[in-house]
Parts: sequence; C-alpha cells; structure tokens
Amino acid sequence: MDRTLVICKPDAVERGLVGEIIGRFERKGLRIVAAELRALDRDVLARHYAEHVGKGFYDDLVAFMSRGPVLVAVVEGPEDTWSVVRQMMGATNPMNASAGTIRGDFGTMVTENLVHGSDSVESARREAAIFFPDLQQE
Ligand code: IDP
Ligand code: MG
Repeated sequence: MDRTLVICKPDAVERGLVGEIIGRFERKGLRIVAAELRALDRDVLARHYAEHVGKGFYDDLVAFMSRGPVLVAVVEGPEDTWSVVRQMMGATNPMNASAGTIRGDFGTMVTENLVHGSDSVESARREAAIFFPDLQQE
C-alpha cells in the first residue's frame, strides 16, 4: 500500500468542492485514512512548501493558503498512489489541465488551483509527517 498527502485548498472549501474532490478519490478506489479541516499558518506552510520559499510566487501562495480553512487528508491505495492522485489533479495551471481532472474541470487560476498532492513517495512521507505526526505507519 502507498499513502499520499492531499490538501483541498481554501478555494475548494469556499466553493463547496471538498466533497466533489474527496469523492473522486474515493470513487477511484482510494481510501481516506486521515482528514481534518484546519487553518494553516506561515510556519507550517514554510515547512510544507520548503522547496518554494523565496520564489516569486511564494508570498501569494502563503496569503492564499492561509486565507481560510483547508481540508488536509492522507489518502491510501496501491503502489504509487501519489502518482494516481497527481494525474487526477491535473496540471498545476488549471488552464493547461485536461478536462476530467480536478483542476481542468473546476479551476482557471494558477494560484487558486483547488488541490495539493505530494509529488513523490518521499514528499508524501515528509508531508504526511508534518500534518499527521501521530498517524501510524501503514
Ligand atoms: P503543484 O501544486 O502542481 O505540485 P508546485 O510547482 O509545487 O505545483 O507549486 C505549488 C503551488 O504554488 C501550486 O499548486 C500553485 O498553487 C502555486 N504556484 C506554482 N507556480 C505558480 C506560479 O507561477 N504563479 C502563482 N502560483 C504558483
Ligand atoms: Mg508541488
């Protein structure tokens, strides 16, 4: 089994799309093993988005990600579940994301792109430990 971190971003919560997004993963056959609605502050975002600290879009990203609650979840499935989730999310810029993906179906803005998914097995482990440090290893 493999686990990955998913965040339904503030725009998804504001627009009432959390059920739609999580429902897609469930209907695919993935399982939710942890989930909580949370407010993310600068410090936790700096840990989560460590690779992006200092980039041109970073301040906008933090402002967006902290403007309202997010749904943080750990999703479990077969090998390379992180990759399946990324395919279902679509390209980072929703204007380039294929129809049938979450970003392709619901988004138009690169910052407000609805959903986060870990980009590797290592990222998934690192990110899940930030948000759910007490979650038992699979
Ligand atoms: P990802 O979420 O598809 O993995 P990353 O490159 O890791 O994309 O970027 C993290 C997040 O930062 C994106 O989901 C998006 O919200 C935001 N972002 C990335 N690139 C840009 C940009 O060029 N302008 C504005 N926001 C961006
Ligand atoms: Mg990323």
